[in-house]
Amino acid sequence: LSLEERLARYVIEGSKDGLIPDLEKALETYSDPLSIINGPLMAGMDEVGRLFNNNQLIVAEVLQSAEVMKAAVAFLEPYMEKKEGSTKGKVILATVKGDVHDIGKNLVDIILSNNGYEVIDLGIKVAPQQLIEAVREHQPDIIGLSGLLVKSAQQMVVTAQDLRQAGISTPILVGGAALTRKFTENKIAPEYDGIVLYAKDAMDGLALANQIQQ
Ligand code: B1M
Repeated sequence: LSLEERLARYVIEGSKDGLIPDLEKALETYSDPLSIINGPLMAGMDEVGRLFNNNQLIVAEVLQSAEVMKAAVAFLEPYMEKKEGSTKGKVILATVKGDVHDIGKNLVDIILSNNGYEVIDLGIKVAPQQLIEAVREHQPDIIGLSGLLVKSAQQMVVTAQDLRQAGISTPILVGGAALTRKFTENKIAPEYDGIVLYAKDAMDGLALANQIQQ
């Protein structure tokens, strides 16, 4: 197997045996750590999603795959480019109520933190009320919401409504597999008084955050 195929395999099989030496090799050949994540590791995760969807994997196995992905990201994180200096803004991050998926959110946390943002991560399954309290306490410049389930997209609409009712209009950045730009513009944005932007991946999230903070 090629290095790419092996890296995808670790995620698909949920096995860490040989992962770190291969990541070290990948660091020599890839231009940056993020392209290792977005390339072979994500390809592996997509395959896991496909197999899971076809009932060829069970939740426990998908959890193992998630563990491998997290270990890979943790190993690669110190090699990522970090911009020191003044803080560009404060971001509150959360996976929405009812959703436990956090690998994408954690990646957004790393990318934003490495690029001058102060990130307050509220974790997973964050109910609107908890978010409202955190916004009042921390006064962020941006609220980042992540969600991977189809029902999470709907939960983002509810969250936007609840934030608006609480008088909050802080720009919202949304992302996650079940979302689209169209859904964001047609369903979430009309329920909110502030800006609502859709990010297709973590780097896009950074670009949009920079745009908001200009
Ligand atoms: Co679940 N899961 N899962 N899962 N899981 C999906 C999402 C699913 C598509 C798999 C499938 O069936 N094909 C499916 C959803 C179907 C749907 O809603 N229509 C699904 C399901 C059904 C479920 C359960 C219901 C299964 C069950 O229990 N029967 C259950 C739900 C539990 C719950 O949330 N209440 C469940 C559980 C789990 C695990 C716990 C086992 C595990 C998660 C572990 C964890 O996160 N700690 C898991 C996993 C790993 C997946 C898949 C396979 C991979 C997700 C992932 O980590 N991708 C996933 C299938 C898939 O996506 N291909 C699937 C890698 C990650 C880097 O990508 O999070 O998309 P992602 O983030 C991307 C972008 O989306 C974006 O940036 C990242 C890339 O740079 N992004 C943002 C994300 N958030 C952002 C926020 C931003 C900006 C960008 O700004 C704020």
